[in-house]
Amino acid sequence: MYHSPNISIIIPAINEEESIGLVLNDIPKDIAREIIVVDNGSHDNTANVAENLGAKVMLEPLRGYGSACLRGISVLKKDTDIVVFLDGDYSDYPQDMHTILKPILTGNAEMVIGSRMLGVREKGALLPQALFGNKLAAFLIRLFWGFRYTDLGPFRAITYKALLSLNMADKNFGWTVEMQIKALKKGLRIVEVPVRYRRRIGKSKTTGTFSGTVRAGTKIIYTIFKYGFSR
Ligand SMILES: Nc1nc2c(ncn2[C@@H]2O[C@H](COP(=O)(O)OP(=O)(O)OP(=O)(O)O)[C@@H](O)[C@H]2O)c(=O)[nH]1
Ligand SMILES: [Mg+2]
Repeated sequence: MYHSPNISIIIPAINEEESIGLVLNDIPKDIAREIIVVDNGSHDNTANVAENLGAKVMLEPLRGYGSACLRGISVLKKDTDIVVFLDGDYSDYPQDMHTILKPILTGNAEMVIGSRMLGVREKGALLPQALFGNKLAAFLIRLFWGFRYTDLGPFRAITYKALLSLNMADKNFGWTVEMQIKALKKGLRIVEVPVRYRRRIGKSKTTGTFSGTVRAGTKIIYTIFKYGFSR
């Protein structure tokens, strides 16, 4: 990258009207060329709030974290250099974007995962079931591919070129782990950096609900075995 890099941020959001504004306001100014909020069929004011704060809002009617991310990717311009993924619930600290981008900007990585295990977590921000799930997933990935991830954190950055080469496909909870496994299989240079994490604002959609935890956990483990046994 000989010019200053074109950075796009993709934020999947569903019913996050209380938090999306805080997320957008805390994104370091001028860091990104565009911020894409993918509204996954919210019944609240998420889309309006995001639009008023200058984000590009896309609507993705098919529910699911992966579908929302895929929709965001589909509208990226061809000259995009780096893509950052960030949640809309204000659990992540958008200010940590500098930490997330640094290894790519300095030419030391193609993909950077923000690890909440390495960073400072507010008590109760990651629920016991999420901590357990992350540990189990990391253990299985290490068994299959020998790489030590510490987290499946949603706050991450990847070069556009690497992202396209992964052919991402998962439409819901397998998204984060799919990206991490495919990055290993492709031999991308991967770096984890510590990120802070706090309790979400608004109503929990996934790990704070029983059905969400079961669905997310099952899909993540299934995804690891699927790629693990299809080498
Ligand atoms: N769960 C879920 N989240 C979605 C979907 N589409 C977009 N999102 C957004 O994806 C982000 C991550 O989802 P979260 O519900 O925060 O998942 P989590 O952090 O595992 O669990 P909680 O914060 O406890 O709900 C949030 O910004 C959601 O608004 C979807 O279909 N399902
Ligand atoms: Mg969350």
